[in-house]
Amino acid sequence: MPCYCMLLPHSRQTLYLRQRDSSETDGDYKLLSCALFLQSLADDSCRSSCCVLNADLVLPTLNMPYTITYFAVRGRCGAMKIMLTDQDQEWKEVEISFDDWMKGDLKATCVFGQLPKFQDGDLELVQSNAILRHLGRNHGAYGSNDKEASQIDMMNDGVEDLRLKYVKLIYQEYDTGKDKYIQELSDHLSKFEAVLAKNKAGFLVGNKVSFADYNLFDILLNHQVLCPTCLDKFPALKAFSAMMSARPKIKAFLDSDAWKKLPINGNGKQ
Ligand code: GTS
Repeated sequence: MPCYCMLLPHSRQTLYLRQRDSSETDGDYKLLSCALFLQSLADDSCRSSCCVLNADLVLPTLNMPYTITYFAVRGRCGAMKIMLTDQDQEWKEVEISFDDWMKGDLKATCVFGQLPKFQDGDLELVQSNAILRHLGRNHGAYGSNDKEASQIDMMNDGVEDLRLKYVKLIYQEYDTGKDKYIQELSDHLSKFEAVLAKNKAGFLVGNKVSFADYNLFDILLNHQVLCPTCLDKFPALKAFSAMMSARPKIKAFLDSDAWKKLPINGNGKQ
């Protein structure tokens, strides 16, 4: 029976791919796949003959161990959920009510006393941008080389700057500062417009989607709710947003109740 392995270059994760024999039940298939996978880890000759098969075969063999613990808002988890969806990943969600959070037990277990918390097997992470980077490494969405990875980091930091301004408006200045924020928004958006206009592939960096693209897309969604015309002057941003929305898995996810039921922010402002 043929067996194949795929070693992901940017992560320590090893995916195992194996053709299913028509006589195998689902259970047999998973069990034997796991056994062969463990054997292949110990066996260098198997590793050196690595080869990649149809990636769809990965799904039945892997029980993705991702868990997101967060409040019932899109907030800082919108981008990672869009990314996981587009990368064909499943995740478990633990939704925390404000009352439960205020009890303090969970807060005490979070490195910086804040959510989101993300678990990948026994690895526990907080800080939404660290989580996005981790997913970028796991799923080949961190550029094609180190130079691109650094440029993606830079662009993601630019998205974070915009998100911090947005969060400040929503939670501290919404009633008094919205008009001024919208006036100044064009200046911020023009920076992303210039970068996107230069890359014919339509992404922020290189020729494939990265975690920074998902993050930018998510914050643009929020801004299109805040100010529906905000992209009108920016053809490259508009095309980027349309291209990301049209990716089939993202389109289906944005249409789903799981996405639509969640308010964007915790105080009801948007
Ligand atoms: N830099 C952190 C990140 O990127 O994850 C910020 C996380 C953060 O601000 N978390 C807020 C929180 O836990 C919730 S939200 O702003 O993301 O909606 N607040 C509760 C608290 O006790 O601080």
